[in-house]
Amino acid sequence: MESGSGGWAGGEACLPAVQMALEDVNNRLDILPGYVLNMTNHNSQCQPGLAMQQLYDFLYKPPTKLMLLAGCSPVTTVIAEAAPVWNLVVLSYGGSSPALSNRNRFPTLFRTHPSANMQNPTRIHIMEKFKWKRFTILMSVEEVFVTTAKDLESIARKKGIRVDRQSFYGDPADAIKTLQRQDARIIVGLFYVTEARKVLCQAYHHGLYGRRYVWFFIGWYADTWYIPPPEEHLNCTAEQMAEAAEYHFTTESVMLSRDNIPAISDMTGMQFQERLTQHFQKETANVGGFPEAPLAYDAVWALALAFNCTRNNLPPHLRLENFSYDNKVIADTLFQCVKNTSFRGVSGKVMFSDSGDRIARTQIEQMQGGKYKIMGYYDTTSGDLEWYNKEQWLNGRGPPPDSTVIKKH
Ligand code: ABU
Repeated sequence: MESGSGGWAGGEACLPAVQMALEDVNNRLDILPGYVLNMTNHNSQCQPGLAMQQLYDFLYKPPTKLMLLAGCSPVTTVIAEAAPVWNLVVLSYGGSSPALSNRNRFPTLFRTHPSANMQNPTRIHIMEKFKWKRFTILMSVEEVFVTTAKDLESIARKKGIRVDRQSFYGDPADAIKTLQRQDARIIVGLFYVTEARKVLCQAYHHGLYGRRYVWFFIGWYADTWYIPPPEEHLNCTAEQMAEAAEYHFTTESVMLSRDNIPAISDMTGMQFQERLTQHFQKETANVGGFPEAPLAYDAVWALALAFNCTRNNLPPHLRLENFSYDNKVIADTLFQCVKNTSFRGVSGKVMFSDSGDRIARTQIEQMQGGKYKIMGYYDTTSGDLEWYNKEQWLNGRGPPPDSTVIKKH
């Protein structure tokens, strides 16, 4: 298992969620009777190189591992590319990269985390709602963001919306200057949170915020992400960052079930969240991976149910404990069992598409007075937008134009 503290510090909440799920599954007499599920975990800090080293180390240390859980996209990518060599199935609770939906490249990967592409129809719907015919994507050159940008661009083109693209690696200063030169007004940002703070600080210094600009950021950052941590040595104060962050929009998949019917674990999504909250001394809005924790909890249930199914479907001479890294029969049975997963989880209905993906609704928020307010929800499958008309604009009138308006005299 990977618990990141780098690009995406999701392990902070996802690790206790996984441990909670293991405890709950092990207490169930009807799931895997006679077995106790154990987990070895490593913090790969969302660094693919480190994750690979940890993978080799623990694969060759007894006992033989039966399945791999992975977090952020860069780590899920390398783990899921390597896993078939050992006949291992991978379940990712934190990988949002659209590139992960490629069955040829990742033959044994499933994920409880929805693909980042799920946000794109929502973004386009909002562009159309506010009559913006032009926007710019600013992204960091990680595969997760590059592939999301490609999909966003292709949907926008089909709708006759012009898209410009600027990318950066590490330092966004030059890219921000280019946005300024290009007169970008509506900007979709695709990057991890540390880069998001650098972008916001640069946007502040170059005046790319305020009444003429609208920023879209990723919605799974912590609520107070824009406050600069001293160790990052940003050239912006908390007040300047808060000023630049005002009125930006975010989009993110809904990851917690709002259903009142209890999930397979006998908890509703809300009850799960209340239980998980007790693990932390601080405000959960600032705990890394708190929004994704239901996905991590459900990933463990998915794997437990798949082991249970495998155990019931193996030929009589084979048992789960006979698994070795060259055992195709057990590996194939396990793969089929994960593929047929279907249960009510704390994150919603857990099922995987042929490419191993999850389908989810999108939530749209806006920062108003330093706090996120829910603007509405978008259902990609039906194309329905539920909008509460709560958006605010700095000019007090309405959405700013997507480019300079030339006044005719
Ligand atoms: N919601 C967290 C996604 C992180 C990643 O895809 O790397």
